[in-house]
Amino acid sequence: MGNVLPYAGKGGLCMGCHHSRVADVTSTVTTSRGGALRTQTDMILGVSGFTYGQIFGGTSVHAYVVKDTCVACHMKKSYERTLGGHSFALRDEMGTPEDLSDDRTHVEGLCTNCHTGLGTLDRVAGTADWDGDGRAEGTQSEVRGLLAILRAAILARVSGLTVNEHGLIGIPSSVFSTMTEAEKAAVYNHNFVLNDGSFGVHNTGYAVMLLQEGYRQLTGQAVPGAVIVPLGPTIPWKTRQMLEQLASTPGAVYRQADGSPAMSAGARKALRAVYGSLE
Ligand code: HEC
Ligand code: HEC
Ligand code: HEC
Ligand SMILES: [Ca+2]
Ligand SMILES: [Ca+2]
Repeated sequence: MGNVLPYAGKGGLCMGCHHSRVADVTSTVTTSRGGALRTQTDMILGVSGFTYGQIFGGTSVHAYVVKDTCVACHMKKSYERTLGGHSFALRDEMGTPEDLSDDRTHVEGLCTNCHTGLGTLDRVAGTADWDGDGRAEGTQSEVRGLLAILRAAILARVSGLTVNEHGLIGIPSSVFSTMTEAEKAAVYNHNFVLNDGSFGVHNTGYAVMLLQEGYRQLTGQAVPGAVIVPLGPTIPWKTRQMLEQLASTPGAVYRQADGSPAMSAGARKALRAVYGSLE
């Protein structure tokens, strides 16, 4: 993975384990079966996905504005013992992993410090129907939808693959030797996004591009009915410069007494003017 994140803060400790250890993506895709394990740091940076020689996304805005990155989001104390703190978890599945509707999640007092009024981890960002099911849903729903579409397209083309209970695709070695590079790359990108486990929250643009372009390269056509996110950097150069500046300005991006990350009103106003909604 090789890159260093200048604003990792205390999250740097987590990044030592939660990164892919992929040095050369092309040779990993063509020689190893199924791909990288803990891809969270790569995802936030926007590296180590297979990008077909093109520019995809880039570093997530969260890498700049969430002080102490991983630690700030995952270890912030909550009123529920199963969320935040030493559980590291932002979701309690309530014993029913297949049903998301009864889950408890850590949003209030964490995401809401920057995204005022947000009531779910499944934030609507952009308003796009990226999986083409006719509905503009939250980021996590769109990414889950895209994962299912890409997985089905892969399984329809390559027989003999395995799928575990999390949806992760495995490639037996006898099958691997028969696969094209586009097929191997599609499996790699699918598993890369699934293993990250945030379903788009760590880096929405990068995750969506890996899945949409993976589908197009595999099948020769765009995801049917979907709004396609154009390839290229998701954060324009000027905004990136401003984010760099914000991240190094004392007090603009900070941790509150309870450990949750926040941005000053001035920083939010400046960022909103050039970047996006924030709310
Ligand atoms: C010594 C290596 C190591 C360090 C350091 C580390 N982790 Fe992990 N973490 C793991 C392993 C191994 C797992 C098991 C799941 C897996 O294989 O992905 C895990 C699992 C997790 C999970 C998923 C828990 C679940 O319920 O499934 C989260 C979230 C997480 N770590 C966050 C963090 C954060 C935040 C930090 C920094 C404070 C951190 N980790 C530091 C190795 C590490
Ligand atoms: C902006 C806040 C934020 C930051 C910063 C962040 N995460 Fe996450 N992370 C999330 C959310 C939200 C999820 C999705 C939780 C869910 O839907 O179950 C998630 C999911 C995960 C998961 C999968 C959880 C599971 O139960 O399997 C791991 C592991 C993880 N993050 C580790 C990290 C690491 C390591 C870092 C730093 C490199 C990091 N995260 C930075 C918000 C964040
Ligand atoms: C310290 C401030 C801060 C915190 C905390 C924070 N965000 Fe963000 N987030 C931002 C900014 C700034 C943007 C970019 C502007 C926008 O999209 O509104 C952003 C963008 C996003 C995006 C759009 C995708 C992208 O990568 O650009 C999603 C989705 C998102 N945040 C979800 C969350 C969730 C879920 C949480 C809580 C787990 C969270 N955020 C916590 C500041 C924050
Ligand atoms: Ca549940
Ligand atoms: Ca949709």
